[in-house]
Amino acid sequence: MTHAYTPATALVVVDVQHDFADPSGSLYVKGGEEILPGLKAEIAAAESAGATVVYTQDWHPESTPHFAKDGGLWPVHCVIDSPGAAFVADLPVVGPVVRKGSGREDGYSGFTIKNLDTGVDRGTELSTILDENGIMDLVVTGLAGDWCVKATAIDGVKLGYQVVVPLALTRFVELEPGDTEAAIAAMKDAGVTVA
Ligand code: VGL
Ligand code: ZN
Repeated sequence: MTHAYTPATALVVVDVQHDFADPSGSLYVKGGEEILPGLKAEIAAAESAGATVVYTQDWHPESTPHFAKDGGLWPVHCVIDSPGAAFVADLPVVGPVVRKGSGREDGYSGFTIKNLDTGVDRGTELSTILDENGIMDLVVTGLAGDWCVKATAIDGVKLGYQVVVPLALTRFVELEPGDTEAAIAAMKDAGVTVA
């Protein structure tokens, strides 16, 4: 079952990129490829209701404190213009794309990025895109459920949107055992509808 879309809904498709969603990707999220059929149906439902579909794309320089080799947490992934950063081939891209993480930055939300040198959060274009389209509620999908989906959904609530995360349309990194349950609990505590 797809969400009941209206023109005031935005379907936010988070980071459905080769490095996360393909089993050969450098930060493959287990089962990431399984969400594609449902996501396509969701995109079609959103489009036919006149909803907005907006995409985020993790988009990193070759060297960034986000990567373990440079002091961060993650294997090298989604390097700017690399095949790993591309959206998966069968993802229909029918709306604007918000790229994030291309400076010396960390952070996971599609709404804000933290500059690690200054500690300052900077907004992305996402909230402008939502404002321009008169959006009131968000359906946040994609990868990964315990990182960028969670952060984007919680920021969405803080910004005043009604936010739904359909579990069928995300998968979790589960860096530590229990991360999936903890992420779901954190989203629910923040007021996200996890369905
Ligand atoms: C993500 C880890 C590192 C995500 C991005 O999209 O959830 N996770 N960069
Ligand atoms: Zn990243």
